[in-house]
Amino acid sequence: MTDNLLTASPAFRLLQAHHATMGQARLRDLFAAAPDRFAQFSTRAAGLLLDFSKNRLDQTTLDLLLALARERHVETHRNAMFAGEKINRTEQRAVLHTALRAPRSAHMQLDGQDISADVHAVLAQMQGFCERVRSGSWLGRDGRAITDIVNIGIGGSYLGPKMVCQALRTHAHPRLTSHFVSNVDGHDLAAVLGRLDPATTLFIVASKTFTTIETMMNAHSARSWFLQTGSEAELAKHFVAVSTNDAAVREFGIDPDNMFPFWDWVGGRYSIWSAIGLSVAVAIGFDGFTEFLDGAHQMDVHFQTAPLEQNMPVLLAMIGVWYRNFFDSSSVSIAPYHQDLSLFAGYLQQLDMESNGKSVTTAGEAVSVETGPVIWGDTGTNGQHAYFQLLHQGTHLIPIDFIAALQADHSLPGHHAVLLANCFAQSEAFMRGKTADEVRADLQAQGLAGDALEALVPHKVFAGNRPSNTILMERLTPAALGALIALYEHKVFVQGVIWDVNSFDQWGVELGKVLATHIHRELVGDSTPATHDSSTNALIALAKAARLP
Ligand code: G6Q
Repeated sequence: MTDNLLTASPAFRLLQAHHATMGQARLRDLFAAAPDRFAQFSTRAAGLLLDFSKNRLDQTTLDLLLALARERHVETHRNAMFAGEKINRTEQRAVLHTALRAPRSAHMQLDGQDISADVHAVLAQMQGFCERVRSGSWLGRDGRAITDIVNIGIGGSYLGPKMVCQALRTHAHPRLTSHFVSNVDGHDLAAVLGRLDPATTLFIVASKTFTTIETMMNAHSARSWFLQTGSEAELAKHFVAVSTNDAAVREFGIDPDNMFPFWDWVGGRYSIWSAIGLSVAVAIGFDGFTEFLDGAHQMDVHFQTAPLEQNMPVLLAMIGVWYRNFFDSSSVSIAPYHQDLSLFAGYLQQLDMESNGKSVTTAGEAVSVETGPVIWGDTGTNGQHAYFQLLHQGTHLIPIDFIAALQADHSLPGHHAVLLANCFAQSEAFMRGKTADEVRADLQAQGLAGDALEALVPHKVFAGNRPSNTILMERLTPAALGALIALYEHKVFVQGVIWDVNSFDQWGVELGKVLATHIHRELVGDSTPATHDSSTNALIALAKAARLP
């Protein structure tokens, strides 16, 4: 199916016609008219509740959106992904990150082979490693236990491990501190190394390809730093690798016994479930990592089996399509009211924008509708004191996903009730807004009257009708986090199917991997070739004059 058929599809056209009326409807009226709106427009799965009642939709909207999903054969595409078909056609690869979190008995297939055995063999290897590091029986070069783990990786080999370690920090081993180095900017590695004792530090070099310049440069610099005080023979106690590139790992000098493999059917931004999650497993323990995988698996089962009407990833995706393609809303703000999810918006940014930031269809034709939105956000309540002003009274329509846990993992009295009160108050305020009459009544109660009152009114009016989802969990456990990430993975998948883009390639990232090569040669070489535009030539000349080491 090509994208051109999307705008021509019956459900898409019906949605356009429906938008002409529904686009004018006011959420506060919809709530007033249907006291059971929450019950009608909320669903539960894998320990999560999705309240989507504060969206600009009614039952007709939902029926049409799900009709569109059926017309685009979402269920067939979903089944093809889980069956190991090579749906990433530009790289001729299957997309089987779901196999990484399936039980051994699932017997997930690729090219007629059961891959579950390989997956569980690596999990067993990870378990052995975790137990040795956590128990203190994995010893550094002078016989002391490891105290610091440094994950060296970038993109998908960094954002997931760092976000999940941060999210589950209350579960972390008390002796072990996790560090993450990604940027080729030496300030990143230097700042981390400056705090470490090489004799009690373990580096995890995490790179699917083991060729990524940033990771390789950081890994070589870390190796040199270690060798300032240690010997080559001691490297095996301090460096392990996670990669699909066996040969490159050996060449780097890492003991093959200390290499944790994964496979080309795991995309970088979908790799947290693979051995790329090793730093997570070490931090929270292998049992916690297993719970994390299982939470995601519960969401996989739900996605595969729930009717579309209750299918949480499908609903989240189709609501997103509604705003993107019919309201022309170009971004989605993520607002976790949980400080431990402070890196979650950044993680979703890669997941969503690298997957669906595409402008050609799977057939290579230009898309005829807008595709993936800009994803951004920060934790509540912090965002309220920064950019929420624009969300409330700016000119953009930006749907928001509120995410919160009912229970806290700290014992400070009072905080959690204030946090949740803010979360719920914001979504209510975005939905209701505040009319001029309501503002007047407030101002009169404060003793204002006449021109002074009227001059203030337009500034204090909130248009409202600003949509949001609320995702609630009981508490931020490994299982709940696993389910939450899988929810968004499948949301992105469904939207990719609707827009008919390949959500699993990333040619824009590949471009970045080669772009700097030429200029780097010019920067560190003798010549100053004037082969670029005048701006680039001048910038290169200035950097050469700075005599880079
Ligand atoms: C993710 C991307 C990208 C990738 C990094 C790191 O889907 O492909 O972010 O993860 O470029 O790649 P390596 O793991 O190969 O070093």
